[in-house]
Amino acid sequence: MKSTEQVLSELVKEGYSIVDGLAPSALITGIGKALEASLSELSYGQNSFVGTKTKRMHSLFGKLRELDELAVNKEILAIAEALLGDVILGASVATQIFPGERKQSFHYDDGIYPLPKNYGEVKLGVMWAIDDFTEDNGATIVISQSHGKRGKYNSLKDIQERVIAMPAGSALLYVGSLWHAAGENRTNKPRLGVILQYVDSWLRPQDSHLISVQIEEAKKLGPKLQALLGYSMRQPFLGYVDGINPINLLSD
Ligand SMILES: O=C(O)CCC(=O)C(=O)O
Repeated sequence: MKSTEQVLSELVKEGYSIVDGLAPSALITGIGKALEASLSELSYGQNSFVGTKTKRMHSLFGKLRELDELAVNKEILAIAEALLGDVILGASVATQIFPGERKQSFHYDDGIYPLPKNYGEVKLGVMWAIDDFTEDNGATIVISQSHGKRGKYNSLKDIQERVIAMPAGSALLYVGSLWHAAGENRTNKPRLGVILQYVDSWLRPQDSHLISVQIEEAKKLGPKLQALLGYSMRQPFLGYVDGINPINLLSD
């Protein structure tokens, strides 16, 4: 397994890093079964960006408990905190790409924030492979060294696309300004992945977790996940409720 230092140095240099075999296969199998059952109730997306042959499920921590262990994975959190400092969860999305789906357009995830173009990194994306990701089944594609180049795709130079083939249970880590896209699925089976994004804890998270995981449900979770969902404060004053840390609302 790569060390935290090695992953960090790849994130800084390339904008991404792959960590193979990070989650046990029994955990990934359980997640796959739970997600597939829920995704089977959903329809494909309505436009080419989200994918007209792709199913997406958001707000995962309000719907399933199987992913909790991934969110608090110690190696990932150590990397996220070393890169960004104090973090909370930005978003959680399952993407299931079906046969015939075309490649998504390249984008970077921190484009949702009005950051100056050359601002530092504020987000770490983690794409967990729930199925094996292959050259042909829609594996995520990254553009190496395209981080820190926010703006228009046409202004990128020396584009080096890399298809992230990796076995189930592995994770692709990528910084928020890295250009990337979901790949085309040329096989006859769907490809399932889960994106967990961690953001600097002073930013508004993409998912309103305090609504998607309300107090009674949050009380059942471990303290680290509670904090990552926003039942926490960034010192000295960010995120309080009536002047106190919201974690206090979760103990009886
Ligand atoms: O599913 C993937 O491989 C990546 C999807 C993605 O980057 C997105 O929808 O923002």
